[in-house]
Amino acid sequence: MIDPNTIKNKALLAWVDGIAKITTPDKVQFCDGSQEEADALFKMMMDKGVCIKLNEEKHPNSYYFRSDPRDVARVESRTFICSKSKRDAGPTNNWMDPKEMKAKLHDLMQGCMKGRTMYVIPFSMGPIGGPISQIGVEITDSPYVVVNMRIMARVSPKVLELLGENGKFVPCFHSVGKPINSPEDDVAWPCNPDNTYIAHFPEERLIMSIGSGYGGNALLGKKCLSLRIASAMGKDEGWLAEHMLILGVKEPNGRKTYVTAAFPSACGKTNFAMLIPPAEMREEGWEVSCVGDDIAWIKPAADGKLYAINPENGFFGVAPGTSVKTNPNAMASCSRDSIFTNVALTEDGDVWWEGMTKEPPANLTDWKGRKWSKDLGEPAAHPNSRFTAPIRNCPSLDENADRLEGVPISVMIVGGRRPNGIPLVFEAFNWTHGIYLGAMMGSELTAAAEGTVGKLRSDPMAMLPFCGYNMADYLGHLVKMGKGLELTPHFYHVNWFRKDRDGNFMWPGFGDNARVLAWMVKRVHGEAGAKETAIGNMPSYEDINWKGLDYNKDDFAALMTFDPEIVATQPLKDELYEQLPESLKIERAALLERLS
Ligand code: O2Y
Ligand code: MN
Repeated sequence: MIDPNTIKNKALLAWVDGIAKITTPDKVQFCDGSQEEADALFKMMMDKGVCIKLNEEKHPNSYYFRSDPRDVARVESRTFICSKSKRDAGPTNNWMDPKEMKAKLHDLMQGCMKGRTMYVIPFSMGPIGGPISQIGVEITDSPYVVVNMRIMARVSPKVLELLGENGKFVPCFHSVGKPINSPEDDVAWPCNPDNTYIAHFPEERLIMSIGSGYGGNALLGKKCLSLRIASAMGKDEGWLAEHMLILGVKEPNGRKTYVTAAFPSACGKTNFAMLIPPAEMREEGWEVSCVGDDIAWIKPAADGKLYAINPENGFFGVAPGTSVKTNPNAMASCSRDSIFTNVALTEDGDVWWEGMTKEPPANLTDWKGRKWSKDLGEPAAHPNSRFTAPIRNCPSLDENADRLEGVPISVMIVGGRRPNGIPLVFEAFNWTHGIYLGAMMGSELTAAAEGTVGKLRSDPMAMLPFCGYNMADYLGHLVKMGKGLELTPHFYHVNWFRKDRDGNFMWPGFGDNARVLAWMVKRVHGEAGAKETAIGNMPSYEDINWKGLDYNKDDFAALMTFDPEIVATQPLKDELYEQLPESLKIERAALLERLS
C-alpha cells in the first residue's frame, strides 16, 4: 500500500479526490503492486467467497474466479470513441459526443462505489522509464482488477516516483457500477450489464469504463490504453500502436530476426507468439522466442529502423484449446502465480478446460458452478475463459523482451482465418502494398467474437475493435510511417486456416508455421527465392524447409493457389473505402490490373 501523503503529483491527487467525491467509496487504497498486497486482496476475496485458491501443488500461488454469466467478454457494442467530431471516430467505431458521454457517465457514477474500496493503481505499459513506455493510473472498485493488473502491467511505487510533481499519465476510471446499498448487493461478481460503457476520449487521453468487470472492459491498460488511446497518441507523435504479437527467430547461424504479426482475435496469436519449431528444425538450430502475444508499440529510431516493445507484462490468454500439445509454453506460463477466470474446476482443486486433455476428468464443476456432465450439452469452461499469467513464466521469453528501446523489426505479418481462396503465404511487393493487404484483411468469426459464427468479418490490420480514431486516417498514418524509414520491414500475408473441399485444414499449423517463418527470415536477408504472382511473391516448394514433415508437392501447390475473385473482393464498408488514402486506392487499381 502506498501512503498518499508521499505522492507529489498534484494532478493525480486532484483527479483521485474528484472521483472519490462523486463515487463515494468507503475507503481509498493506493496500490503498490507488491506480493503482500496481492496476498491480502486474495485473502479478503477468498473470505467473501469471491475466489478459490487452487491446489498449491498443482498450481502454486494461483486463484480461480467465476464471473457473472452476463459479463464474459469485451463488449464492442458498448465501446465508444468520444472524439469531438464524429468524423474523427470514423465509420467503424461507435461514437458519442464527449459532453453527452460524460453527462451520462457522471449520472451513473453518483455514489457508484458506495460500500466498496476504491483502489488507485499506478502502472507503466512497457518497462518503467523506457522511451516508448507510457504511464497510466487506473481507479477501480474491483479487487479482481487490481490482482489482474498487477500481472498484466508494471504496477509499482517507482511509477509514481517517475511521475514526480508534473509528469503526465493516462487517467483510467473503472467501476463495476454496482454500489452496495444493501447486503444482497455484495455479490461475488458485481456488474451492471444494462448500463455498461467503455468510453475513450482520445483528445484528452482519458478512459472511463463502467458496468463490466471482465477482461478488456476492465483491465484498462490493455485494449483501452495500449491500443485505442495509444493509437491516437501514435498518430499525433509519429509512432504505431498495433494489435500485433512480437517474436524472435534465431537461425542455426545465430542470427536473430524480429517479427510482428497482426491477427484478429481468435486466430491463435498466443500460439504463434510461443511457437516451438518442429524437432528436426530445432536440431538444425532454429529457435523462436516470445516478446509479446497481443500488442506492439512501434517507433522509428535514429538508425532509420522500426523498433517494437510489448507494453504488457503478462498474458490474458484464451484457455480452451490450450494444451501441452498445442502450446506447452502457454501451459508453463500459467503453471503458477496465475489467475483463472471462467474455466472448470476439478475435484482436487485444479483447473480444466476443453482441449486441455482428450477426456474431461471426472466430477468437474463448470464455469457456472454447476456439477458438470457431457449431457448438459454445454462446455465446462466458457469459450472465452482466460488465464492471466506473468510473462516471466514463459520458457521461450526473448532475451531482449525487456529492452527499454525495444527490438528491431524486420518482418511484419498480417493474416486471418480464411477457409477459401487465400494461399498459405505471400510477400507484399513493398510497404504500401503490405498496408493494402492489412487494410483488406478479413477473418471468419468464431464463437469468441460477437456476431455470426462462420461469417467473414473485415478487420483492417486486426484493429477494427481497437483503433482509437478514424480507421481511414489510421491506414493513412501507417502508409506515411513507412516513408521516412531507412529500412522498411518485409510484409507478408498468411493464412493458417485454409480448408479443403471436405472441410479439413490443409496446413498443420502450430509448430510447422516455423517453416513459413524460416522462409520469411531468409527472404529478409536475401537468401531465399520467390516467384512473382499477381498478388505477391510466393515461395516454391523448394524454398520451404520440409525436414520432419511429409507434405507433398501437389498438396503444397493446392495450398498456394488463390482465387482471383476472392482476392479482388473489397471487404471494406463503402464509407471507409471512400475515405482511404489515395495510395491504397492506387494499390487496389494495380492489383486489379495484375489480376486481369
Ligand atoms: O474478452 C476479453 O475481455 C478479452 S479480449 C482479448 C484478450 C487478450 C488478447 N486479445 C484479446 C482480443 O480480443 O483481441
Ligand atoms: Mn488481442
